[in-house]
Amino acid sequence: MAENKAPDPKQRQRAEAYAPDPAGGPMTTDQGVVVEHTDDALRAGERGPTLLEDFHFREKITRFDHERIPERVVHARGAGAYGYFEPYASCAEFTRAAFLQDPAVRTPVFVRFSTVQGPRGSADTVRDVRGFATKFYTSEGNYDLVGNNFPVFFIQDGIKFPDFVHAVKMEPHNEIPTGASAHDTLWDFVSLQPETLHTVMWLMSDRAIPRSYRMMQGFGVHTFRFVDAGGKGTFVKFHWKPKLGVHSLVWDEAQEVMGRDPDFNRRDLWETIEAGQYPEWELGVQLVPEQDEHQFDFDLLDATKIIPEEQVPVRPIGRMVLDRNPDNFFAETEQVAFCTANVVPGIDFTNDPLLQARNFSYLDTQLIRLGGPNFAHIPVNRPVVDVRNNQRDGYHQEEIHRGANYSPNSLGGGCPALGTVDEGAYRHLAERVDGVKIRRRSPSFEDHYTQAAMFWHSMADWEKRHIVDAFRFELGKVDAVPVRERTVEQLAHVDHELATAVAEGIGVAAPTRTSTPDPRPSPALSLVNNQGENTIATRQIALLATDGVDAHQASVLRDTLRERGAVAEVLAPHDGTVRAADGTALTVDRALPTVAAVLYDAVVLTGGSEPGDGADGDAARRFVRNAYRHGKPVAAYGPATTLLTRLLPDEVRLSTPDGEVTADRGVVSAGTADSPFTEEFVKAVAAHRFRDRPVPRD
Ligand code: HDE
Repeated sequence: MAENKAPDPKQRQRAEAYAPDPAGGPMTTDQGVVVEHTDDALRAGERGPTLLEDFHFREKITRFDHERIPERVVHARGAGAYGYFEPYASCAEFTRAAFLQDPAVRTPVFVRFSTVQGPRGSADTVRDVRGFATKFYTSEGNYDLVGNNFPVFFIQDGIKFPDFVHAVKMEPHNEIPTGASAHDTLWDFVSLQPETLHTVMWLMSDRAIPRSYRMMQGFGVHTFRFVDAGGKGTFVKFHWKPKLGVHSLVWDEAQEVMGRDPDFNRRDLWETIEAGQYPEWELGVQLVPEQDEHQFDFDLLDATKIIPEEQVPVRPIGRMVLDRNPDNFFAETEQVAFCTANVVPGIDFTNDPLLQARNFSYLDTQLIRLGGPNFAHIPVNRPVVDVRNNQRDGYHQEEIHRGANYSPNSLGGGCPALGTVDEGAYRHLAERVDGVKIRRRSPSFEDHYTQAAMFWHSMADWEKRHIVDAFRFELGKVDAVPVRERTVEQLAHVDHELATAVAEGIGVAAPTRTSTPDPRPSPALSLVNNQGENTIATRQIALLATDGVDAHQASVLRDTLRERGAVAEVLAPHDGTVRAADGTALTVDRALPTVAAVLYDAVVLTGGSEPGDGADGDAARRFVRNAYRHGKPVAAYGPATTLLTRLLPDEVRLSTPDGEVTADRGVVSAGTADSPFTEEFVKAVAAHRFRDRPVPRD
């Protein structure tokens, strides 16, 4: 798994950035004066007032007072990592972008994942879109692909962005709800703005609660352009596909995780990178020749639409691996500044009105968030190529410019000189544009229902059930009944069955029957068809043990799972060790009261004394029942199969305490933990979830 960790150009540059060595000498003030005492302020007498002349005290407090900067107005909560991108082959046929030419050239990247609605301190597992923003430090300057984990967006024109964000954010009077869309203002907006519907379908699906940042797709959303060396353009949509497949939590679980571990996704990213199990994505492109622009029944410039993969296949062009955690969250992850307008030669824009607005917004917001125009000097934002121009001064200027600061000049020898296209200069695609000034959307943007219906009809039955449940949850929290009613009427334009099921759950009248689009599924949209590699790598497996456990079997199982890349942990009612049947001790990794089933992907009952009626027993039983209810692999061997039989519904087929291995919808049991049991269990873990199980008893 571990890859070559020789420093790339970005890492070399970071290493050179000023980073004080705490061990290099004594503590000093910001002015370099050595500090003798930092625990008591200077005062007039032991019980007297603090003195204004205590410059160390005042500096320390002042610096503390100013530690925070404004959080991002959206996407405030995030986590990031460094890595690299390498193309599989030259893409010269479509684009001259240098980083897409040579498979031998690795381009350093920094990626930041985020939620959208919640503030910086909000929980990770909320129902929300996830940001997926990548900065490529290329040999031609920085290229930012600022995407999301949904391929579509809520609105068609950027001028609606403040309205949409005001509606989805916490309500202005009481700043509730944090990190949630289940409130009146969002649904009021949705019910009045049908262009939101396609993306709302994604938001109500399990895509909005990813199991891990490592297990979600990323999309550039807009149609962009590749431009080749001859100046020919090709429309392009960008896709990131995770090697581990696309996997989600279930809503009940996601809600519990918010309390148990609000850093769930952030921790997962950090820990897997620290463990050397580097997340990986494949970059794919959908390419459309310029002359085919009008071949679709939607507009390529409309960001509420996808190009179905069945219509234009996704062509893999390279892979990205994240292999380094940042050293300092604030300096790097918080201060990173992405912008859709950061493009390199060979990549260009289209007239998508959402993209055009974004090209303005990102730099504008960073001027306030990062306190001035020099944020490109911050190490994480610095290109790895030289920067030379006549831009000067401003807050936090880090360069000491010398010489002429205007162009043309003779006094500075005419420097910096301009570059040619052959030298890598950016030249915009010479697209012909003419039209009358008008505030109107093209009629080709009018259909808001066909693709929302396509998404719905592409879902497996369990995905549909989850979508209905999500609508019922969200609208069930909306106080204004007319908003509930209007939303149901909107859904009736997508699918009558969906709208009726939602209406029943939220106590409003069944919707009127209107014509709905023909079902035209795109199988690529279902999670069922995005499972990824068949592996248990990085899966979190709980081995529940109590005194009396067969230590040998339990430790062989634990070690086998670890050898295959899983994180297998022994959980017991208390920390320390459990006493094994043979008198040895089995080390406990975590005490049950500090964890819960929602933090694991699978559970094995390894035996030992039966959990009693007290809190310990309750915790163990709840652990198993929850794992089962959430569709996770559940297993037991030997005497523990008896307990499992009591906890699970009668319809589940189970082995006896000395029987052959039995596997039924992800429930694996056997007389011993030998190889047949382990192999069946590994298969179940690799399959992630089992959605069609008999209802558990309580
Ligand atoms: Fe953003 N968006 N956005 N957005 N967006 C920001 O920029 C904006 C949109 C996305 O990890 C802001 O530096 C407008 C679509 C990500 O730092 C801001 C519109 C997509 C991130 C902004 C959109 C995104 C942002 C806030 C409608 C997916 C986090 C802080 C025209 C393709 C980047 C900042 C990070 C952040 C504006 C719509 C993705 C305010 C005006 C569509 C991943 O500039």
